[in-house]
Amino acid sequence: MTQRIDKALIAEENAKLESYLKEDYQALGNQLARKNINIDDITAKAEEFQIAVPSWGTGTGGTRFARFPGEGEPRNIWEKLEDSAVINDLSQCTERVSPHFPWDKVDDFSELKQTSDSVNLKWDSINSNTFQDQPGQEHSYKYGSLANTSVAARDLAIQHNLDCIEWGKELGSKTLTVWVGDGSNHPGQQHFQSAFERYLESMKTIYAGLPSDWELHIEHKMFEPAFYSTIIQDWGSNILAAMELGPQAKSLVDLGHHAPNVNIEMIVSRLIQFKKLGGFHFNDSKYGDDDLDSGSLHPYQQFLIFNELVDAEYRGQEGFKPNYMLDQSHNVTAPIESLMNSAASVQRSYISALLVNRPQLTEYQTNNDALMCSNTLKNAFNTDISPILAMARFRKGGAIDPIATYRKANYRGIVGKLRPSSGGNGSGIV
Ligand code: LRH
Ligand code: MN
Repeated sequence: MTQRIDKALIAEENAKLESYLKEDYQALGNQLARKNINIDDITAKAEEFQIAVPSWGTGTGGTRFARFPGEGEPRNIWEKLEDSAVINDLSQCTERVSPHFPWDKVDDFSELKQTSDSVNLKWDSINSNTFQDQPGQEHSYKYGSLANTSVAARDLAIQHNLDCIEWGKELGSKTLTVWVGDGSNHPGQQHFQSAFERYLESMKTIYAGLPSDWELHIEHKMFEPAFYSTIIQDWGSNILAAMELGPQAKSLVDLGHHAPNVNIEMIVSRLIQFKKLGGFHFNDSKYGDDDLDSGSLHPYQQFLIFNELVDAEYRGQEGFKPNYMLDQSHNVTAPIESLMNSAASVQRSYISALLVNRPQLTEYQTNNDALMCSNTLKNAFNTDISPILAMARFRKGGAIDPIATYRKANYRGIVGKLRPSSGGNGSGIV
């Protein structure tokens, strides 16, 4: 029987906070009304907002040095679904889960679909994995997968991606995300053009296997596991590949896959302009692909990214429907708490960006009034919209304070007794 957070407990905890919420909501409503903004219109947008959770993020993450699993770790996709249902019960904006194969592979996908339906969860983008060899794998990915010089290794990687599409079809997914670690560690180790040509050839075969209503999302990454060159190292190689493959191929932006201080919001603007923005893996980082909680270090950058996204929505940009997903590794926090916090952080960036006075901004931009351009954005960013996010959760039956309600429910304590520890702390992100 799937463990859930009792609706009565959510109502009980909400009852303690409801009057304060309504007071704060009213005050913010008055403030926004002075700017001709109807708070309920914005709250309705917050209620529509959805961001997918990564199945692999529901367990404690680690690094190459170590992983310190917590109590009641989810040991398989069934328990990851259980934890994902709790996140959505409380946050009411994470109804989709993104699986990773073969980590989440099962024998009976229709049973998995029935289980997800039973906890009101849907399936987001399917992530293939050709960055690890499976036990007994005949052709190793040590020297790459889709760009490997070995035809046999490439064919194996291509077939895995085609299998992922078949499994995704059974789950009702509409997207395949392809991130490969292919690259080199030494100058001269790889011929850049031939490697890219091999990659494109392999991706063309995968692209040909896509159902007509699916998208193929290509994820770029500057380095790791390769430390000299990576086949899709940046948005340049990414958009070139997406353009070469065809209209169903789009670029995915994982925030942590860029060098520090790269202007990611401008990359987003370019991808939007050329109708090649497929979606995001939201997280935050200070140095490398740290996979830290979204908005935990650079909330203004995350807001500026949504400023570009809302601008595109506002301008009615053709073919604009990016997919939002978290991709984080929770090494020292409770994964469920971090995922709820991060979903709310990304939702906050979206709602704040909706408060930007765009006609005013356009006027200041036209007049090169740089200071007022910046202030127009900062005014929106600095408006505390917490009552809107809480009211959206409350109106959808979620928790006004998800973390407090989750802790009150002692969910981890309960499942900790039902899920014997998976032992083995080992290392690695999962
Ligand atoms: C690569 C990545 C990719 C996933 C993996 C778990 O760093 O961001 O999106 O496949 O993390
Ligand atoms: Mn990612």
